[in-house]
Amino acid sequence: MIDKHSPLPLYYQLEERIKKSIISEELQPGDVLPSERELSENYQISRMTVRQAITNLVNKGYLYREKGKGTFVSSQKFEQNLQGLTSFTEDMKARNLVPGSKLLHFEISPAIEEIKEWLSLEEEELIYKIKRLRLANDEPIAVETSYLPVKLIPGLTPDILGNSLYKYIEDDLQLSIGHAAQTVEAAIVRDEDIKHLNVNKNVPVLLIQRETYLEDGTPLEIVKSSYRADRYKFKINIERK
Ligand code: 16G
Repeated sequence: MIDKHSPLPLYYQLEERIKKSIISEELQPGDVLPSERELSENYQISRMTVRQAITNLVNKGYLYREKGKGTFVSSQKFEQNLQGLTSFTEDMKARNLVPGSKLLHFEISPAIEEIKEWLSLEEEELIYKIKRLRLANDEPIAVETSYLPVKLIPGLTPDILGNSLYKYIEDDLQLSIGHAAQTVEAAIVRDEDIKHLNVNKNVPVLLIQRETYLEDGTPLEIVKSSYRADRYKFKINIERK
């Protein structure tokens, strides 16, 4: 299986072999790779050669390492179309993934100046500050911090936030969500999000900010989210006019 007489380097042959197993789905996302020792014994090659092959596959995104646990096969990135004002729940369901939500923080308080201005709040008006970990098939995808005026959604409770916020706003409150402005930028994961997102320190994240309005123009929410950059990508369809 690994040909020591081939002009192709041994690490490259092993790399291609592992890659083939991933593409043919013999190795599935989340599967643990045999240890360096096992691979080196199975293929009769040095551990240094094995390490080189694995490092290359990690760098190419086929594998990822978890400290103290081993090396695993990566999932494909979730792709989100940037057309359409959809909720996290809708995005996941559209992909046949099970959406999940873990409430990390729920607070009713006066807003800081920036949020107050953006949500066009009156002096002393209260907002919800909500932090949720969003999951797809139980895998952490994003940490989302939302600010919403209490007067628009007076009865919001932590229980409701276990499910879709947009569904509650539209179906239960009969409010019409109209449009949003969204920005995407690169950033380094914040220390406080590392354990929630289950990533290493200093990895990149996609920072997304969405400012959403009701159909009548009333500001509904401002949401700042950190998406795992190794799991998420955005797609935009563009047309030449
Ligand atoms: C998405 C939105 C967020 C919205 C949430 C509602 C982005 C960047 N953000 O995550 O603004 O609050 O969906 O989700 O897409 P839910 O209805 O599933 O609770």
